[in-house]
Amino acid sequence: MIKNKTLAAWIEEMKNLVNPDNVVLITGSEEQLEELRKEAVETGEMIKLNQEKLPGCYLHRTKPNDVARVEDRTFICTKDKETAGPTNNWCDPKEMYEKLYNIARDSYKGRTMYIIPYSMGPIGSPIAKIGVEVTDSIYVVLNMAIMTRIGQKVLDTLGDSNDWVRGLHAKCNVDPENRYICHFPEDNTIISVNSAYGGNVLLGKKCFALRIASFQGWKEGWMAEHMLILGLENPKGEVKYIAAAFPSACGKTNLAMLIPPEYLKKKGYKIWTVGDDIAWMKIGPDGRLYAINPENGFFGVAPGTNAHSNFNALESTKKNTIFTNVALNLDDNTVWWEGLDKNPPKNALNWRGEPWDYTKYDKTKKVETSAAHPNSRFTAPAKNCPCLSDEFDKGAGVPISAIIFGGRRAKCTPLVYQSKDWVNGVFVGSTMASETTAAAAGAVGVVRRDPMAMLPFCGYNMGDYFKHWLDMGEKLGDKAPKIFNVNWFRTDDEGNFIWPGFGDNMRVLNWIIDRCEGKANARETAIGYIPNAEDIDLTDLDMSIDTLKGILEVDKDIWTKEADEIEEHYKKFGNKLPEQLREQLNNLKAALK
Ligand code: GTP
Ligand code: SPV
Ligand code: MN
Repeated sequence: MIKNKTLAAWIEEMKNLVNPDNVVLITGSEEQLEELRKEAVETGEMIKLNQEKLPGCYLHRTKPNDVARVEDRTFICTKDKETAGPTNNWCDPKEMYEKLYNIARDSYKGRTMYIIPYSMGPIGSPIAKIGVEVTDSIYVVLNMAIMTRIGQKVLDTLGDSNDWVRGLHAKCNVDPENRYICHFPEDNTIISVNSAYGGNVLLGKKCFALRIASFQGWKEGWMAEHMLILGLENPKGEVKYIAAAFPSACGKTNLAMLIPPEYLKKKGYKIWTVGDDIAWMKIGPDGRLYAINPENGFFGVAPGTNAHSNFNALESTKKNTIFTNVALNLDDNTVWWEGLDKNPPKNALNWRGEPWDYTKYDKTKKVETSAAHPNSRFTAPAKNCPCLSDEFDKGAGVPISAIIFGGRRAKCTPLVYQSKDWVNGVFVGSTMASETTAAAAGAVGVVRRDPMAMLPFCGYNMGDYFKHWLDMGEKLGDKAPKIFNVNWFRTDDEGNFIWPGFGDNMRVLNWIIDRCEGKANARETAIGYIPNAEDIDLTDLDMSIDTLKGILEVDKDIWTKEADEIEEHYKKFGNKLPEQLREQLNNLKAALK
């Protein structure tokens, strides 16, 4: 029952617009969800997998034209264009509402409207917020039931408050020409039409928890970031928390769940996962920065996930998981993706549902010849994760000691460095760049500036966003987390990754935590503090100290070019670029001379 007046009125308005045959309120009960799974299996929307090997697991295939976020069709609709800023597509709200209403009008005819009340963050947490998504897709309902906290208890918590985010999703004909993912941050509203893929339609995720929430955080004095959150436990049992922002498909899920190398495990080091994609952070009563993970599950990249690279993620997918666009192994009705193991199934359907011939796999034509789509995903409940932090469900959040930025840079950026202070750290984040991946439609492997990994997700003017970061630093003062930058992706002349990555990234995390506690050495360079090769522990690792030195180097010529590119990048922001960041760039240039 919907008693909330603003919600009841909006539902009426949406019903009149999309004209559904039926309306179903999602209560969150297991019986209701099970009915929906059955229905989705009957219509072919989902395939029930081998229930002995993968209990509660299903496979779903999206249309081949609908496999990733579409940044060129994603809009921030604010009254003034300047509020959206130079990095977002903008449209006048009135015009966009009209366009979207025309697309969505009557599009639920013959379909059911599902109303999903959901909470981003543990229900009732002072950092959590509520949203309501209406959708005509069972797949969306079942994914939201994993990714967020849903149902009647959310409505009970909302009471008669008007502080909730409206979300309309209409699949329509999944027509890419009429696909729009639109945000109206001034009205707390999201409308998504003509898509049925993850980040475009699970409106609690990127649309609310980043684009709308970043705007709310700007207005209300907190932060919504594209960051994992992990706890690093040392042998004394002390846990320090780290938040890290990497662009899509650059290793957040992997880092959040990493398993330390054997020698560190033996000493008693552990990693606890709080979140793998999004962090909401507020200043706590003691003046430190506290983070919660607003999500309740992992929407992770499947390819490359295996028992060695990410054991905990793989474990998380063994029950009650929805797989999207992976391959179906017909021999035992299980799933497969590139990098799961070295035995590609002989009798399988690829992500399009066509017979797949593993002998024809061509690394240069991944989308065409691979079994699983490069951006295929698993939607797994967080509580499946063997290393889930005890703090995960606690609303107060965890105090953050270090913030890490990072991305894919084949050359240029060293394995790790520490910024000189908060302002310099904001400079590092604001100038971050990474080679593009399959997580968004478009060319793969092109270097692009992606400030704080938020380029596709910042719901307002990025110049104001940088200013907000600087303001937060001022409020935090000496309680501010230390800011670092990492790059796991330096390559040699043959294009092979030099750093082993994955679990071995723990060696870098240890240096980072030691720096926060004033226990580790570093040398000052033009870009910040870099560890001496001896400061990174290489125990049991087949890597020479010279190789490590190579990826810790700051090449003056490359960085001089980088500084020029940063200057170009900064021009976009015009007079919205905070003066302090311009000074930072001048300092860098002077230091490189
Ligand atoms: P989104 O869910 O899109 O935000 O991605 P993410 O940042 O969580 O990335 P994820 O952890 O899923 O990793 C993406 C890809 O990067 C996978 O193919 C991983 O195998 C690979 N990867 C992750 N960590 C490392 C690493 O330390 N080194 C190398 N070489 N590859 C890595
Ligand atoms: C990302 O692309 O950063 C993701 C996947 O986490 S999506 O939900 O599609 O945005
Ligand atoms: Mn992400």
